Amino acid sequence: MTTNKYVLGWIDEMAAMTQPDKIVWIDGTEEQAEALRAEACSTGEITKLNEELLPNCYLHRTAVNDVARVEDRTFICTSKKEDAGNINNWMAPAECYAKLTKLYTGAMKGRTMYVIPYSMGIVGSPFAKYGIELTDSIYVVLNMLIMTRVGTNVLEALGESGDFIKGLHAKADINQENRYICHFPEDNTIWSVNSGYGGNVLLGKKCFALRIASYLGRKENWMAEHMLILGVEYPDGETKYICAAFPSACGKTNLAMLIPPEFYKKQGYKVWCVGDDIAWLRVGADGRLWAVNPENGFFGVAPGTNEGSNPNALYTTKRDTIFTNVVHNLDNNTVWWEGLDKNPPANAIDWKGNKWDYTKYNKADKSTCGAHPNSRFTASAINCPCLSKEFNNPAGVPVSAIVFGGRRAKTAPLVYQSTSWQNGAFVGSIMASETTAAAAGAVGVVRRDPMAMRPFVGYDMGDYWAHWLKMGTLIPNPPKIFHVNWFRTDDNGNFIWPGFGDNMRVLMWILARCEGKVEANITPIGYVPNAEDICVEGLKDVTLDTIKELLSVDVESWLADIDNIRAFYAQVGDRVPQAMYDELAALEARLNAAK
Ligand code: OXD
Ligand code: MN
Repeated sequence: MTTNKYVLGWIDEMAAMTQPDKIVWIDGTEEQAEALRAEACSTGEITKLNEELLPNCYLHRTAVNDVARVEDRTFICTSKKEDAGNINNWMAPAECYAKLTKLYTGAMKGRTMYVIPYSMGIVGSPFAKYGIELTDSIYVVLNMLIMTRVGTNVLEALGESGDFIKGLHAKADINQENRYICHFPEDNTIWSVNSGYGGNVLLGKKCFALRIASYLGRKENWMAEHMLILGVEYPDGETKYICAAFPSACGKTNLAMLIPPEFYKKQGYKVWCVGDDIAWLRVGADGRLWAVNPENGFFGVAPGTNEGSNPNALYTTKRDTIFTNVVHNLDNNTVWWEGLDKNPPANAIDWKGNKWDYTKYNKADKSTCGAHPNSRFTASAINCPCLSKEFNNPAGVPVSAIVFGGRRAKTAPLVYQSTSWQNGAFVGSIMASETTAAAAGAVGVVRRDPMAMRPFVGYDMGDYWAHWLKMGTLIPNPPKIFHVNWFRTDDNGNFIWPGFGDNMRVLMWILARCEGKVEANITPIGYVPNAEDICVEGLKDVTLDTIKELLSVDVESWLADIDNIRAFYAQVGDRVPQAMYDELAALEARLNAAK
């Protein structure tokens, strides 16, 4: 399929190590994909679901010990430890290559090695980056066909160049003691072994499009971020774009596919999804920041996805979807998960492959769930009813606002605006989420997750913040930066803000600020809306007073957070830019003055 000597030489080397029985090149054709699906069905790797109800949909179960990303087994292997930083796990490249070579040697004996040429971004576009993943898993091939742009045209676009990301994945024996997800940013290489779970093995996603790409972005003056991209279309047809970063499991996919409340819908507002997880951002010739979603599909969390929370996502999964670790409804050969509806199937198999008795289901005990809490759907972007018409635009979309979000019971107000790009980068650096009563362990434990990138920066976190600050100097007309918190609770622990589609009310304020169309109050943390400027029309149980409460800035709880931030900065280490410390000191001084 190619004469590229870098590609061929590398594949020879990997094949000599892993020793597959045969090598199959993935060409991106439907015929080949169909033959692979049939083969995977015949071995039980996937199960075909009801063709009438869920056309071209399949079910897969991972090993019980292999259901999520493994941060403690994820390594950044730079030649100098300091370059990986304190927040990442580090291994010396030579040591890591040697260790993993032992695990890979002969690992594909009796198996087929699939060669997947793929592009993150539209093939041939200035944003696009190419990768080749070698894997012994048909499940990985089928997922990559949905999540990325795969095929011979990638090899054509690559030509004779050696500029591609070399990804090697072997299932080996799925032994968690020997599971490693290793990144060699200096070598454009990713090695993953002993896992079959998406985030660890679909190497285009977190491994390439965030960890390796963040490293490349720093070298090449662009940014790879853990952000959704959405467009708000106004009744006059103009569309404004927002990128938003939230820690995993804070509702990014729901926000990206938001359905406007009736009040806005009636006036002709629409919301379009460009991406739900990753944004690559570049400075455009017009001096604005432009975003593309480098992915081609959604790898979304199934539980909780339903007609109310995210009808667009649900619709997207009705065809051409791979479901992983959900409940198999044997009566009609479909799937189910907790939070889909109130009718759990009586005749069903759970995510572990055992007969599932829904009457024993107890919300508080995760072990009784039929679907794994991190069960997933892999669905094609083109099947999403609210997909933006700019999704395939090689130039991307211009970004008006960047939004950071966390899960805070008390500290952060519903929304506030930073006072500058530098202050906004600081707001991103102190992002955090608190554990809730629903999760095991202490309530209110704060996990700092800067820019929602804690597990995804491919180099030192302090350097990453410095890169953010530098980018601010390279964007003549930068987006405004905001912070939102949908998760504020009352004294009984109930969420005050309705969330979901009503989050649009907050986005509208954000966009009005970007246009300079609304005033705001300056507070010690930044600009906070006048309560009257958050539209509550058509909202039940939310009054102006509720909004006032949601917007209040609790100086004491902010001051209490300062020590935690300082401790986190100390953990990040000596590459934290001085500007971040200056911002922190200034925040503390403003809070003290407001006491
Ligand atoms: C994801 C994650 O799967 O952030 O997107 O964990
Ligand atoms: Mn994510």
